[in-house]
Amino acid sequence: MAEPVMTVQPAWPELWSWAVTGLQALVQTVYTLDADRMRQLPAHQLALGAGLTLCTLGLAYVMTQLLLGAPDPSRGKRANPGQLALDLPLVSTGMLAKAAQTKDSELVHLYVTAEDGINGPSFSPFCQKIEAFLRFTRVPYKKVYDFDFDKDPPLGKVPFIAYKGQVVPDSSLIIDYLVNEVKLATDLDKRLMDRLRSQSLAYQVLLEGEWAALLRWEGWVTDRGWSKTKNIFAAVPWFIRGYVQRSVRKAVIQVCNQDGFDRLPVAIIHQRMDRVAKALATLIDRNEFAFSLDHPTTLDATIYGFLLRTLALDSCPQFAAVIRRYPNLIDYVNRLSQRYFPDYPTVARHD
Ligand SMILES: N[C@@H](CCC(=O)N[C@@H](CS)C(=O)NCC(=O)O)C(=O)O
Repeated sequence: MAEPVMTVQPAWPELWSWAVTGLQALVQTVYTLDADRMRQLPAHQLALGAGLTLCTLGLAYVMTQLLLGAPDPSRGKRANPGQLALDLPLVSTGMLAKAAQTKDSELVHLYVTAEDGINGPSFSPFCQKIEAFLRFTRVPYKKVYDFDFDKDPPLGKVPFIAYKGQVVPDSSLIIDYLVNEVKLATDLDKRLMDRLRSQSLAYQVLLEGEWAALLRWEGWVTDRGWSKTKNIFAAVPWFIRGYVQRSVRKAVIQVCNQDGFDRLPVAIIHQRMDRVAKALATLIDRNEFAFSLDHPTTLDATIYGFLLRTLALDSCPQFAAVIRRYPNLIDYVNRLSQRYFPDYPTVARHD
């Protein structure tokens, strides 16, 4: 009579211990580049170890994607900004879905980054600029903070807007779109002669180039600035927050270095702060707005956005102290805040 075949059913703890032993052998082989330990193990233990390794790697990958968001290969390459509003397929799918939700809404949805909470000034002077423009022109809008920074901004930056299913990035393009394309906002600059238009452009470039670079340097490179700036990552889960903070800071410092800040004496950088603040103070003088009109212009939206960002948030204390040497700039911000942003706390004070 044939012997009954004995089948051994391994218990779960045993399977688990084989898998762990196999995984250890694989790790050891990779680490020491010596396959001795691997050769000593039976094939089934190695197979289980390989399976466990794959599962672990797969799980780590899924977790990373969930926590950090999948990298978007088209980021920054979606461009031809002039067509974005008309050519929606250029915009990412996630954004399309959100824009579609706003299709029937008369409200401009303004996508911005927040500092602390919904009603405070934005961490981004460009976001603050566009919000000021919307208030100056009394265009109804709704701020949106809940979006995926890695996927949704068509040009990888804030601000951007969605209006009736169309998505438009870049503060200046947004203004152009609202004034000339959909004619939702009045043209604040229509009474400006050519000479003043050129001046307006020159000051905007000064703010969006030089001023923005100085803010970036103080907020991200200096230790004092960074001790405050890093708080913008408060919503990132704690176990990866340190990593995200370090890698974003490193990338921003690289941008500053490309601008040559790492080779400049700090005293010269502070002088540059004074130089731009003085140029603005000279322009504003004792006027209510940048130009002698009875209403603000686009340049006022930019000046207000940058001044408020610098003064109201505490990540650039040196730059804020420099501005406070010019009381007319402080009066200007307070005046515009009282008139257009009564819901903001009074932020600007004289020394
Ligand atoms: N030219 C753009 C500039 C916007 C911009 O630089 N936004 C910054 C925030 S202040 C940003 O989103 N940076 C993120 C990045 O560059 O990855 C505009 O006027 O809107």
